[in-house]
Amino acid sequence: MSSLTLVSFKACPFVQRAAIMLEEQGRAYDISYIDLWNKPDWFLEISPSGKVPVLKVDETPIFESAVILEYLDETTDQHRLLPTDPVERAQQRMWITYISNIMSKGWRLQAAKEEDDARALVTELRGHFEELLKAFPGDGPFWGGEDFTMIDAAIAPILQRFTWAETLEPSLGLFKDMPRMQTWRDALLARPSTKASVVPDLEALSGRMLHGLGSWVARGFVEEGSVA
Ligand SMILES: N[C@@H](CCC(=O)N[C@@H](CS)C(=O)NCC(=O)O)C(=O)O
Repeated sequence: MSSLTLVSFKACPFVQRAAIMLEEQGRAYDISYIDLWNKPDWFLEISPSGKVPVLKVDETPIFESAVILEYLDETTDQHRLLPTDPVERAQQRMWITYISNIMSKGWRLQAAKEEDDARALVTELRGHFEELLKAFPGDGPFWGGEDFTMIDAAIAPILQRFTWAETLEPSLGLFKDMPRMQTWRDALLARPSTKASVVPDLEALSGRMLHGLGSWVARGFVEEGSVA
């Protein structure tokens, strides 16, 4: 059996996708955290884009989160998440790509320094949620009904960050009047693999990081236990 090491940055939602998949599969893996503001040479040698995640399979690096998800699915001795039908496989892949674009826009929302920019991104993101809901099969709570799919693993991290963003700025209204999105989000956040895929203090760590970057959403971030 190959050894797996997930090269990670604690707050990265793309890394978290891979961690969720590993947790779902109950596979043993190591995590190696790097500082994205001071990338070590060994990391730049295995990550041409300079981005995490990288999954080291023994000494072979695999980068791009969607590719890592598929690699993990193809090498599991358990239930595979991607369907066998080529059209259904393509559909899952295309929505995972769509969600990756939501994640990039979601980062811009979290990091936006101006309220107008943040609110405009909320409007765009809600439009993307509507597209997802049009394609959402069945009654949920997961994309596969009671079955957790690769799409669920792919979207959980950004829905978690949107939830934290709304805790910081409740007026954002990302999920307002979208009960299906709320049910999906709640089921994903309650999933043991989602909980196990992050360090326990990640919400505070993310809030601190965003606040430090001058984020409008996190402008009121206060450390728990500190006096405002
Ligand atoms: N398309 C990539 C995106 C990964 C990504 O954007 N990672 C961010 C952190 S969340 C990163 O490593 N940024 C460092 C940089 O761009 O220098 C994937 O899906 O793996």
